Amino acid sequence: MVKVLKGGKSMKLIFAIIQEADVRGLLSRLIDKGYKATKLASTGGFLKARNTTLLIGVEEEKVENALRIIKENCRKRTILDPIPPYSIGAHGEYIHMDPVEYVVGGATVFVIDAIDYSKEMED
Ligand code: 2BA
Repeated sequence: MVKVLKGGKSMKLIFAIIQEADVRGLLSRLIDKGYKATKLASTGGFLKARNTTLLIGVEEEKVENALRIIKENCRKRTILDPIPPYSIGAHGEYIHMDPVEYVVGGATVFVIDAIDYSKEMED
């Protein structure tokens, strides 16, 4: 397998899907500790609620510390499914449905090998 090296070190790309309430704290902690990150607006496929995906490109040996920082800054929360709490029956009548609670978070994290890493610019 080809490993892309930055200064002789292999690079990983961390995808961290996190709740919007955790973004500020986590990003400032990561940046304070010298990590670089990109914040993408995303939407969960199941609840269709907004969340945030962070891309963090990092040398392999710094992955563990990044994961620790993510863990320390992302909370578990219980949220209600945002669909309206009723449904329409076969005869047009409203059927009350109890809202469903889901436990969301901390962070869903993928770590992949970066097969290329460069910064392109004109001299
Ligand atoms: P959502 O897909 O909107 O999922 C929100 C929460 O709903 C999940 O929290 C989980 O508690 C629940 N959930 C998701 N799919 C479910 C299902 N098929 N049946 C029952 N409950 C379900 P988390 O697991 O903390 O996930 C938070 C967000 O992270 C997800 O938002 C999604 O955007 C992302 N995510 C989680 N697992 C992923 C995966 N394997 N691949 C890609 N994205 C993922």
